[in-house]
Amino acid sequence: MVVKVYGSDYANPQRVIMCLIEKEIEFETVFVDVLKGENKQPEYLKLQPFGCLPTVQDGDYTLYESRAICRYYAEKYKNQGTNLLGETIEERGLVEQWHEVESHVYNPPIYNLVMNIVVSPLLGLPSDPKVIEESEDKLGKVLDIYEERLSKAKYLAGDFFSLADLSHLPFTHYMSQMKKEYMIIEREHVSAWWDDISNRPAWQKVFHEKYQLAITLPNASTFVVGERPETEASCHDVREIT
Ligand SMILES: N[C@@H](CCC(=O)N[C@@H](CS)C(=O)NCC(=O)O)C(=O)O
Repeated sequence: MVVKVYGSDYANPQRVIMCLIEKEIEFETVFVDVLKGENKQPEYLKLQPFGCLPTVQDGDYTLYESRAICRYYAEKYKNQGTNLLGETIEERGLVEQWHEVESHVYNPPIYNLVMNIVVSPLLGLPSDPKVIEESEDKLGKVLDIYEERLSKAKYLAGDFFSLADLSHLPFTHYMSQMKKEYMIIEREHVSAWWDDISNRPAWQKVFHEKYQLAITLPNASTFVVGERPETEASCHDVREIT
């Protein structure tokens, strides 16, 4: 059964796609146009009542929330593709711990930065300099803790790549576009970790396969043109980023 991923063009769905590639699971993608409000239409709300992306459909099983989906597939296909959960229960505990840290500690400030620096200007909405400043400060403090952790282990949960590392990819990917990559580069161990995980073949695939909508944004160097029909640039931009 081929897994269907709704909303593959956005950051949270990219987390799921990365996971499916690492786990060598066959999937197809369904484009959901947020700008046209397709994610709030009754048809989509039947799958995801909160109107958010991604959702996956696996036969008659439906699941949403990107991290829950990743956990599900990492467990379901434990012995296929990359082991993303560790070998022992202690390793699993650390994977869960850092996966939670990503979701509740790391993601909020980086999400605010992406929204205010990248998304709002594209939508013609005002950015909030105070939120940017506070979020950068918070993220810096979080990264100091990561630096300490990564000076002791190659990856967050230990010396193995896991769901905890994987979950950081979609939003951290925007650091260079936001001109905040110095926050990574100036921390030796965070920098080595980021080079390692962002160069994984699976993450490269996320950005180079046909299902990936990607465009060249102003001042962005890391985007590749995909095969979505050309419409308004601003639509593309938002689909790419949010
Ligand atoms: N915690 C959710 C967040 C989902 C989310 O916010 N998705 C964005 C796309 S990346 C979305 O659906 N935006 C449209 C909206 O909220 O209307 C997850 O990880 O799946």
